[in-house]
Amino acid sequence: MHNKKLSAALFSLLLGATAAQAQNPLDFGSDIKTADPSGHVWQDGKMYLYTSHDEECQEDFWMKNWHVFSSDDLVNWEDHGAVLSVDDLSWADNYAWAPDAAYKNGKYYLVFPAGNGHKDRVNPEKSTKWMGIGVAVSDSPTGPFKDAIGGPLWREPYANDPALFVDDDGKAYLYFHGTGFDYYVVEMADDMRSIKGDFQKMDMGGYEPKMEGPWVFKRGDKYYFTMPENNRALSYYMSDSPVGPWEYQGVFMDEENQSNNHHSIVEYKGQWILFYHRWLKSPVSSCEKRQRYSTAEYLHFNEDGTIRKVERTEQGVADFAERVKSNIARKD
Ligand code: FUB
Repeated sequence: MHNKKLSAALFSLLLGATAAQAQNPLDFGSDIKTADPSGHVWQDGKMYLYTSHDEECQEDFWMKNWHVFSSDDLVNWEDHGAVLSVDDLSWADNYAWAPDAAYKNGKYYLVFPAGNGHKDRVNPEKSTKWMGIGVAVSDSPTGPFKDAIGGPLWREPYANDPALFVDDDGKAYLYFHGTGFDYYVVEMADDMRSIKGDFQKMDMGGYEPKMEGPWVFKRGDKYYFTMPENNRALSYYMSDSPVGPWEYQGVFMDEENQSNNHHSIVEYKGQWILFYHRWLKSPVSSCEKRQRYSTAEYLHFNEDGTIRKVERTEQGVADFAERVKSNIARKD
């Protein structure tokens, strides 16, 4: 524990900041490269962050495992390690991309994209890359997770970036990015091991840009469908139902450096938090290029429920504990 804390402190110093000054990227106690952070608060009152994991200086999103981190103040994080790897799957050997998680029926579920083959960027017709969505289950939020099906939920359409939303009535909905199937939703069966019924195309009010990484949450009686529009800027829709019809509301975080973004939004101890990733230069890496790190900001709402524009900051949620303690009135 002492060593872990020491390495976290050293890493903060290398980043040129103390926890009091800056909390972005999130301090996981090492220079681990994480992306696609999916935040959830479970029964024990802690925040859990399920992430994908970039290999050092990765080139083409060949990714092998998923990590879980937990915290109760969003500043001090515990890395629970790789909770599932493509080595544990019989049906995929690569592309451990953006995961999500849910709690239902007393179990924790990790939904994850994985696949095989190669993408040929020069001769796309020679590409063999395929991706599908799997489900893994555990008795603990920190795993280890076990493949619950032994295969993907479906093979066609090609799909990745799953997001699970469990509504107040216990129904679980799966949103995803799928070739020819963006803006579709499907209900999960009660045992969370298969889908129930057909994919349903949602009414997005006529605006359907290219997207990946959808996220759905509920605030009051409004549902929010958020996503990286064109894989870059975070934008959102609102609805009275988890399956639409949706009304487009605009961008709440601009794109940065023409790079992909992927996010989640969750309320914790009275504050709304946006987790996302940034492409930053590592102070200790062997390569010069930007790599992905998980980051966080506060998210604020207007009176009418619309989301205020969010800027990327170095401070992030460094003052989270003080905010909660002094019960700073939210501006939403
Ligand atoms: O991390 C791999 C892929 O990059 C994710 O699945 C996408 O959303 C993008 O973040």
